[in-house]
Amino acid sequence: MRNSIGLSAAILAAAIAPAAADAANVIPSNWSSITAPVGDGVLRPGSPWGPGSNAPALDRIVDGIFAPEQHQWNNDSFWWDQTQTVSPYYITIQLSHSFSFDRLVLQGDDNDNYLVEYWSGGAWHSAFTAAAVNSFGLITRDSGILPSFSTDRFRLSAFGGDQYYAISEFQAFAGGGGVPEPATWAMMILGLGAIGAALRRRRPAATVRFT
Ligand SMILES: [Ca+2]
Ligand SMILES: [Ca+2]
Repeated sequence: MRNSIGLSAAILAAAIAPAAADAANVIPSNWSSITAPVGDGVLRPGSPWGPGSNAPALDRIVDGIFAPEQHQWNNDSFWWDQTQTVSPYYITIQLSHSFSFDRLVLQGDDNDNYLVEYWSGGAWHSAFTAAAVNSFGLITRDSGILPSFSTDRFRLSAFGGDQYYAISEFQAFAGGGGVPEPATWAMMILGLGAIGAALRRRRPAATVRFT
């Protein structure tokens, strides 16, 4: 039975592998919710940033589309004035399931720092800081290849800069192109083993005997 379980897993892996050749941004097709506190889109009294702005929209962060580089920070982004909102101001992105990630990309306002954290083991962990750059408007920052980590939840926040904050795109790349993480494989193989064991015993797997 062990040989046939191993063969089944190998066949399954071979069937999935060809589609997983390249790393992919998994966010657009796998986010299930994105949330942020109230207060976005409100400018401090006397701010010069009203002209050229449009209303913030959370789904712009997860739609897989970059704004033009150096686009005005509060146009076609999700934006908030930190002086007009709660602090810290967290944007949380929930995914449908866990992936193993090794690269993050964030497009946000140039002169602020953006922190990307992931949820694992009952705590938030820092994954990447998109540091301030000396430019204008929305600028893309790429983490490059990171030590891989698994999660089904990200949290974005901003610090420093001028407290006019904006994010227009967040991308997270699964190193294997979005294949199930090892824990998922282990569960699948255990499941096959359980089926095999049940067949071998020729009795219901869920039987519990009290003595
Ligand atoms: Ca976008
Ligand atoms: Ca700013």
